[in-house]
Amino acid sequence: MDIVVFGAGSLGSLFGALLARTAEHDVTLVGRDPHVAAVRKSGLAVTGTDSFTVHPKATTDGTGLSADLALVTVKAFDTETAARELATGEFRAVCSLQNGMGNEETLARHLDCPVLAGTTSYGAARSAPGEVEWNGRGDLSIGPWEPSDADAIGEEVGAAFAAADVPATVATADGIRRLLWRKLAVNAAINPVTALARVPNGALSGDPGVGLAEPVAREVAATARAVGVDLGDAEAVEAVAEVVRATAENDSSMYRDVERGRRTEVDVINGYVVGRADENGVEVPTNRTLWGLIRTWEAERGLVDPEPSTESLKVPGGDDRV
Ligand code: KPL
Repeated sequence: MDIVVFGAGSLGSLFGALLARTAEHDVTLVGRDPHVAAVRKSGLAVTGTDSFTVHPKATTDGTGLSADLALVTVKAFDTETAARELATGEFRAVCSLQNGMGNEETLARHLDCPVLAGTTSYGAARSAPGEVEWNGRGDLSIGPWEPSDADAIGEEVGAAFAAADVPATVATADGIRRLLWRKLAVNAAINPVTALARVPNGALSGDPGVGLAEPVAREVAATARAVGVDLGDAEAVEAVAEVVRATAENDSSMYRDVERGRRTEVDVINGYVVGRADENGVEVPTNRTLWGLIRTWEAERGLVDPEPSTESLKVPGGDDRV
């Protein structure tokens, strides 16, 4: 399969490398220099869970590309730009493999092809240009964003991952919606707590970290139920514990963002939970506090507008699918 991986950060580089490992796929990474230049020169080296080097194509220009699949792995606040660039090319399907909520709506607004949603708990970190650390095998699920996006390409994409030794569950539109909320619970609980405490994910396996992460997950589950998604408290808490175990050595993406002084995805994770909870009369004090803490840091650094309204966190177009 011809695959464009749009966003050669940690996760995009890892999935690009895993997919490029099989001769069945022709992979092009879209990213920034100096990473892209290093991949073009010496290949992409993976270390950690497994060690290998692959030689995918790599470019800094995301316009005018064509492929069977565009796998979108940019930060959520870059999805709009990515969607506009992808719209200048041609794809049979686009699949978001991103943190947070709202990415699929943005892709669907700009692109004519079926939109797939994906969730994964694979752990990865970019160590140096041309390198990525693989910090734990997780799981991967994909599914059509809207029932109207259901298409044979969904099964083909699942098979393409499987051919690269990355087993993927292909879910229905309702199934993937549930899994996105489950993943939201994982990110809402792990990312801001590890970023604020400056600890790897594994620190949340015992007290006092677990006592901070669990209420976050329960609040996300309550909000999910309020919008019609059947996610139990126990399942959300267990999902967090599972990912903490599987990625114990990993520094979360939000922790890495804070370390590097970069904007985080807190608005589309805890901020999104707060927005939906407020609309539905659900109390989410822990998510609100974590969102406020990370946002205060972002605003102080001039990375975001200090006073977002939760209005801005609603799904564009009033779509209530998530
Ligand atoms: O998605 C992640 C992230 O860091 O953003 C997890 C699964 C928590 C792995 O660190």
